[in-house]
This record gives sequence, C-alpha cells and structure tokens, in this order.
Amino acid sequence: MNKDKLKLLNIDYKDLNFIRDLIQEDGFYPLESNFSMDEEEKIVPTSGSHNCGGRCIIKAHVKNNRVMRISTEDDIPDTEKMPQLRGCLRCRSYRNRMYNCDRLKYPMKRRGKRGEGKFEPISWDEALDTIADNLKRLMYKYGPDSIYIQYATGNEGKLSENVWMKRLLGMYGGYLSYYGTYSTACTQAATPYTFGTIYTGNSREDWVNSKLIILLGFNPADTIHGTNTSYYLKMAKKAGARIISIDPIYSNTAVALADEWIPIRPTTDNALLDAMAYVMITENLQDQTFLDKYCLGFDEEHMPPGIPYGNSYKNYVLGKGSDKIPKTPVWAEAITGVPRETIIRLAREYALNKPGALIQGFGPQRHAYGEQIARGGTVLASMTGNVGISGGWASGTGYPVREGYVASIPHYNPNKSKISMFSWPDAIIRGKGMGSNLGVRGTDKLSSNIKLIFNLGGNCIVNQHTDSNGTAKLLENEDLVELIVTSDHFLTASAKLSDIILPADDMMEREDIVTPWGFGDYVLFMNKAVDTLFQCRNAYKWIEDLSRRLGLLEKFTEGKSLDDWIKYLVAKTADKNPGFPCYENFKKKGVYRWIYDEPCIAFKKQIEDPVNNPFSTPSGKIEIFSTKLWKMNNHKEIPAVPKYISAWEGPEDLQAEKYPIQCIGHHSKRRVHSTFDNTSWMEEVEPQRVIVNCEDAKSRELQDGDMVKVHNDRGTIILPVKITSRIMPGVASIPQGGWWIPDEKGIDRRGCINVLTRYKPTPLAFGNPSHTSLVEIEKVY
Ligand SMILES: Nc1nc2c(c(=O)[nH]1)N[C@H]1C(S)=C(S)[C@@H](COP(=O)(O)OP(=O)(O)OC[C@H]3O[C@@H](n4cnc5c(=O)[nH]c(N)nc54)[C@H](O)[C@@H]3O)O[C@H]1N2
Ligand SMILES: Nc1nc2c(c(=O)[nH]1)N[C@H]1C(S)=C(S)[C@@H](COP(=O)(O)OP(=O)(O)OC[C@H]3O[C@@H](n4cnc5c(=O)[nH]c(N)nc54)[C@H](O)[C@@H]3O)O[C@H]1N2
Ligand code: SF4
Ligand SMILES: [Mo]
Repeated sequence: MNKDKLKLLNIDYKDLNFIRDLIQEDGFYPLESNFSMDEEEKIVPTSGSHNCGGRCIIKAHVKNNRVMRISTEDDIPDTEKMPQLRGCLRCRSYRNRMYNCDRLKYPMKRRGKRGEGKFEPISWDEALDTIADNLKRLMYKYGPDSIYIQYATGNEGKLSENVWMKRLLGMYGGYLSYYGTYSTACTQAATPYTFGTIYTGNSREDWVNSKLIILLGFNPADTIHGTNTSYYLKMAKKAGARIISIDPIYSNTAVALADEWIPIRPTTDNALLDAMAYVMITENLQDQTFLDKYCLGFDEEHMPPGIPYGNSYKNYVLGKGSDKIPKTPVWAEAITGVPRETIIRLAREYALNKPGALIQGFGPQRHAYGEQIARGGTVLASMTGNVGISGGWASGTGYPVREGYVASIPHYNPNKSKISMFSWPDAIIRGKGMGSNLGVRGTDKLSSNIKLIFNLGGNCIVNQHTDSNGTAKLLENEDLVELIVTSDHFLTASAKLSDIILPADDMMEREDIVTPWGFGDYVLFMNKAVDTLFQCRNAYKWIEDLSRRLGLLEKFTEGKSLDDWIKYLVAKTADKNPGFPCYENFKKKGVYRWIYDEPCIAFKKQIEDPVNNPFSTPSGKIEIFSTKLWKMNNHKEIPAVPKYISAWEGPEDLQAEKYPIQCIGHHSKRRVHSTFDNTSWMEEVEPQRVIVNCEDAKSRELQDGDMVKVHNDRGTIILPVKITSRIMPGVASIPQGGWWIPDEKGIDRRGCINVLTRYKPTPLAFGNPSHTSLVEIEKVY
C-alpha cells in the first residue's frame, strides 16, 4: 500500500512502518535488538481475555510503547491456598499474534457477493452509518427478533463489545438472545434435572482428599480448565490419589498424571457407566443407605408416584426395563471397546475406594446425546455415596459453588425471546413462527427470521459452528441475513462472510476487568500496556458513536468515560466485598484474591442435614429419575433416567460401513479455538494434523506426514497425518479451531473439523454435537 493511500485511510504510517521494519522471514517480528534501548522497561500487569480455559497474570514488558517480552506471575510462593497464576504458552507467545502483519488495520466493507472474500477499506464513519441505517431499517421492519448478537467468545472481559452491544440494543428495543454455550450446552441443561443446579463441583484444592480420581474425557494439561487445575491434580497425585483417564486419546494429562489410560469409543461412555452400575448392583457394592436416604428413582422402592413399574434405573441396568437388555460388562465391551475385565475392576475400584471423584470434562457431552453422559456420571457418584463429601465429586457440570462477586455493566433486554446458541441457522431459515419444538424460549413463537447478525469477537458463524460448507451457503444468501457485522483482529472465515468488518483493539491495548474461566477465587485488572495500533478502536468508543447515531448517547453512556465505567465496576464490587482494594490499588497490583480457610464441598449441607436443606429439585432429592423429563414423553431420546443411547454417527451407526472412523476435534494446547491458528510460533509447537492410530494408518497404507483426505458427505479436508498409538483404533482427531480455508473445489486445506460435523441439535439442550462425526481417511497421491 502506498503512502498516499495510507494517508487517505488515515493510517498512522509510523505504525505500519514499525511492523514492516521488523518483519522476519516468516512475516513476524520477534527481535528485540531492533529497538533503541534508551527508555526504561516498565512491567504492566494484565491478563488474557479470550475464551482459553484460564485467566492468568500476564506481565507485559513495555519499552517505547511496544511489548518487548511477556512474563507471568513468579514473585509469590506457590502454596495450595494461593498458587501462582502462571500463564501458558498462548499468552506467553502473544506478541507473535498481536504484532502479526495480517492484523486488521481499518474498517472494511464487502465488495462483490457475500462470501467472495473481497473487501475495501472504509472510514469508521461510513461503517457506523451503514450499521445504524440497517439497524433502524430492520428493527422497524422486522422487530427485535430479527437482530441477533451471535455467540462470540474472543473477548470475555467485563467491558467487551458484546456487553456494550447488549446494553445499547436493549435500549433500542431489544434483540434476540440465546441460552446455552457451545462449551457445555448438554451438561448445563441436563445436570439440574438431577441436582437442581449446575454448581456441582467442590473447590479443586479438595482433590488432595480423594483416594481415586477418574478423569472422564478431561485433559486439563492441554485443555486448560481453570488456570490451576493441573496443579491441583498434581497435588492430588502427590497426596497418593490413583488417577485413571478414560479417553479415546492418551492425552498429556494421562501421560503426566494418570496411573492408567482406558481408551473408549466416543459417544459410548454411558454404556461403560451402565455396566459399572451393573457390576455394583450384582455384587451389592452400591451405597444403598445413601441411595435410600437421598435419591429418587434408583430402584422401584423409591420412585415418584404414578410411574409404571419397571422404569427405575436399577431395572434399566438389570434388563428388567422396557429394552430387556442387561447392561453387562460383555454388552458394554462390544459398544465401548473397553475390555469386560477392565469394566469390572473399575466398578469395584470406584465403589470400594471412597472418597472418589469421577470428574467429567466437557468433551464427552459435546456429542449427539451429550445430555446422557452428564446425568450418567451423577448416578454413579450417587451410587458410590460420593456426593457432598470431601474427596468425592458429584459429577455433572462440576462448576464450583463458591464464587466471589464481581460487578457487571448493567444491561436489560426488553425482548424475552431466546434461541439455543446452536439453533441460529434455523432462526435464519424459519425463524418466523419458530417455537419450543425447535428450542425457542421466552415466547411462543419468534416474530421474525434473523436479519442482522452482530458477530463481535467470534468465529462461530462458520468456523466454530458445525457443517461449515452448509452454513457458509446459508450465509451467502443475501436475501436471508441482510447485514453481518464482524469485529475481529484478523480476516477469519467468519469475517470473510461479513458485510462490514471492524478492526478491534487488542487485549494489550485496553483496560478491562476479567474473572476466572470457570474456576478460581480471584479477579484480575487488565492494564493497558501499549497504545492501540492503526485505526483499531476500543469497543466502547465505537459503540458509543453508534449510540449517538441512534439518538441514545446520553442514556447509553450516562455521561461516563470508559475509565469511569471501570471505576464504577470496582466500586460496585467493593460494595459487596469488604476489604476489596480501591481502584488505584487494584489497578496497580492487577489481582485480588479471595482466600478461604476450607475447601468448599458441593451439597455438603444437603447431605449433612437433608431435612433442612433439600436439593433444589421438584422432589428435594437427587433425582436419578426425573418426572419432569418423563413428562416430556420422548422416552427414547430424553429418558427419565440416564441411559446409553446409540448415537447417530456413533460406532453402531450403519453409516460406519462407509465412514468407519469416528472423528473428534479435541481442544489443543496451541490455540484458543480458532484464535492463534495463524501464529507461526504455535504452528511450530503443534502443526495442524489429523491424528490417526497406527493400525488404521497401516490398513490405509499411510506414512507419518502424508497428505490425507478426511471426508464424509458434508465435506473434505486435505491435511497432513500424524500417526500414533496415542489415539485408539477407529478414532481420529482433527484438533478443533483450524481455519476453514477452502480451495476452488471447496476442499478445506487447513483442517477445520467443522467441515465434517453435522448441524443437528441434541434433543433436550438443543446443543452442539461437535465431537460426533463419522469419516473416512485416504492417502492423497
Ligand atoms: N488449550 C486450550 N484450552 C482450552 C480451550 C482451547 O481452545 N484450548 N478452550 C476452552 C473452552 S471454551 C472449553 S469449552 C474447554 C473445553 O474442554 P473440553 O470440552 O473438556 O475439551 P475437549 O478437548 O473437547 O474434550 C476433553 C477430552 O474429552 C475427550 N473426548 C471426546 N469425546 C469423548 C467421549 O465421547 N468420551 C470420553 N470419555 N472422552 C471424550 C477428548 O479426547 C479430550 O481429551 O476448554 C477450555 N480450555
Ligand atoms: N468441532 C468443534 N467445534 C467447536 C468446539 C469443539 O470442541 N469442536 N468447541 C466449541 C466451543 S467449546 C467454543 S467456546 C466455541 C468458540 O468459538 P468462538 O467463540 O468463535 O471462539 P474463537 O474461535 O476463539 O474465535 C474468537 C474470535 O475472536 C477474535 N478475537 C480475539 N480477541 C479479540 C478481541 O479482543 N476483540 C475482538 N473483537 N475479537 C477478538 C479472534 O481473532 C477470533 O477470530 O467453539 C466451539 N466449536
Ligand atoms: S490460560 Fe488463558 S489467560 Fe492464561 S496464559 Fe493461557 S491463554 Fe493466557
Ligand atoms: Mo467453550
């Protein structure tokens, strides 16, 4: 781009020059030697704000307004009560992302047809005028059900674009919102039927009290689940816990921490759990006193009134229910691939080594019938009496009960309509009239199709959703969605399908407050480390400008600057937390920790004093049998007790003859979903490949590193293969988050697993079955 053009676009030439001067051969500039050493380095405490599984203390070493180096917390002792919040490889390598020369530098609008990927630079004024004009027009014509803020997790700060957009649109008449998450749709929907809540986890420092820890599809060494989860597992191991990993992949967690790896076919965990229950029942190992006292629906003697005989969990397991199949270890071996002896041993171990923790990751519930595994785990935890005690674990979602209060920006949506976060393609095609049979809540029927999508910090409109090819086709139709606005740092697959692209500021370029990802007792202040590059803009700034165009400036801002809002959040947080630091001290330190004397144990009260503390279920008991689910009258797909349901595109599906490999897409350590996919340092750590077992490779005559074609009826990906015995035969994985980069024939050349996944919401949660796909793999010659 020449200088005149840059001037026209009002780009700070110095910024671009800075990047160009420092470009290395691979297009990035990591060299420190290029800087003058005259200015003192300052260390700025901040954190990551992406949906990465953790929240750590990140220290930006800044000189001459540039981040020169990144370090992490290392200046307090690591204690069980207060472990360091150490960062992982992603934020540690963050300079390689933020100073990537492909970063979006100015707003752009689409040229040509939607999806062609052609854009031209425009001014912020033109971008915001276009958005305001369309918003006014579509709101007037179709109403708030037509305006959708897409699930987008690129910025999870308290002051993110999505927060501000929700506030503004709430004031402008409302918008269509969603429930559930791509992460935990099934377990969040199903777990409350058993326990009345999703908060079923003990605090993690309690794991040292477990004798046995069973990790069911849980890999926190790669897939961060709270910054210090691996640390606490390590502590538990040190304290003598035996750790077992049940997973199709011999994960790094299993390698580093487990005593045993039990490979299992994806989608079949309920068969394993049912057979473990069978062993416990037939050997009389279950904690019958616990079941009798606290649970509903385990056996026929403890059923809710009005339910026909034979529908208890026990009768289902013993084959005395409607299917007449005893769930024996032999039966389960054929389905799961887990040897019968292993199932019997595992059942005995879990029943006899109390306290034990059966901890589910979210992987097993991101499947066709993911609701079943969430509840299946809770039954075994109940059968072994591991609920409500130290060292035990209630299973289900596993979210911790204890959370310090941190204030949020007020926003109110007058429109009560909600769809499942996964069902938006339906709301585009048949939104008008769409009702509860397709998961709509808050209203009988939607009054409009989706016409405008705000995709602010997300890649879920194509890359991270399912069926990328089909979804892209849907979005390309300009008669359906009339405007798609994306804010991002890069020209992602979702950005390419947008009409207006806005260049976002970077997490190192702004102030914000972030809370832990799921687990942890602290809150972090993100300090601004450096000035914003190019024409990238902070969310509050541009949404404030949009509010002016909608005549809502004063109402939206309340006269406050961004700084004022941060001070507001700190003050509101301090109101409910005596001892919380003032704004200046919080900002300076960057962190506030809640310190507790005791670990917190989910359902302790309910177990110790059930009369005064019933569970928040309709019966007040742990509902192994749920009358609410029974009344839904879809006993096959939404059973009242958790059951193994043979999955479409599972190992028993007839399609397996044509597509014999189950392909999952685990979350790899090198990316935050699709974020970081385009960074060269992370590519060095772990290149994008399909991971295939040696036996499957042998029968297909594949060599390590070969280019292979992974395909099914929905699409094709060509990428290199990694051959290993660390994944079980019959299963492959293409780590989720690879960018969708189709060639002229529509074949993806990078490795976006969602080319192969199916858009079929799960029956109860309307959740995403992202890990359920059958494929075939062939060598490309
Ligand atoms: N490094 C990294 N960390 C992350 C993220 C990231 O993108 N990268 N994303 C974050 C987010 S938003 C989320 S929601 C979480 C996701 O966390 P999870 O959903 O727990 O992660 P996954 O890798 O999908 O699945 C965990 C494990 O389950 C296994 N698995 C898959 N299917 C099955 C099955 O049917 N049965 C059994 N037993 N195991 C199965 C996988 O092989 C994997 O080892 O991670 C968070 N942490
Ligand atoms: N097949 C399959 N698909 C999956 C999953 C799976 O396991 N398998 N996992 C699912 C899960 S658990 C989740 S949570 C979703 C996540 O899906 P998304 O929410 O789409 O997450 P990302 O792919 O990380 O996309 C975030 C985008 O935000 C941008 N971004 C980063 N920081 C900022 C910022 O500060 N401002 C702005 N404006 N943009 C920013 C990034 O460049 C990136 O393009 O994916 C889901 N998709
Ligand atoms: S866990 Fe998240 S916040 Fe922590 S360093 Fe890794 S990417 Fe950054
Ligand atoms: Mo997630």
